[in-house]
Amino acid sequence: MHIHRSERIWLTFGLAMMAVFLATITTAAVVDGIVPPSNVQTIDPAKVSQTPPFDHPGLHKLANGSYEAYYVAHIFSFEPHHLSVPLGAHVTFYVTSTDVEHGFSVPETGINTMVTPGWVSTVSHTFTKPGKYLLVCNEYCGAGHQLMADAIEVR
Ligand SMILES: [Cu+2]
Repeated sequence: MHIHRSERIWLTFGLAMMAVFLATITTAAVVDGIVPPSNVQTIDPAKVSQTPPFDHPGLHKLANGSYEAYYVAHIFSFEPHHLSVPLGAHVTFYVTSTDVEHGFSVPETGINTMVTPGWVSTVSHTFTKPGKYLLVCNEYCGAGHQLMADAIEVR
């Protein structure tokens, strides 16, 4: 079988790129210890409003002084509305959805996660600057997606 010279060059290039990508992924997994998420929390999306602590969404103070914030995302809003956070608080957000895929993003903080029905997404942040932070859904979730925003006030 005759393979044209140009085709041989491109095949070699393609195989070399696959080898480079595989080596990169293997190096990242072994050297940096990157592994798939484990201990992922699941929840029945139909029973979120009856499942503690999501039956009382909001900010909860822990004994060690840090905070946990439980959020429920649904078309087209977040619960709780207008979260108030003390300045300097380290907050771990636990977010789930009752209907479709949503986003949970607070620009300029690094808080950004997908929110999938049936799963609990977790993200942490220490609020060191006072002000009113915008919370938005950044995954298109339907006709009212552009309305899906809220505020987190730090003071
Ligand atoms: Cu949304």
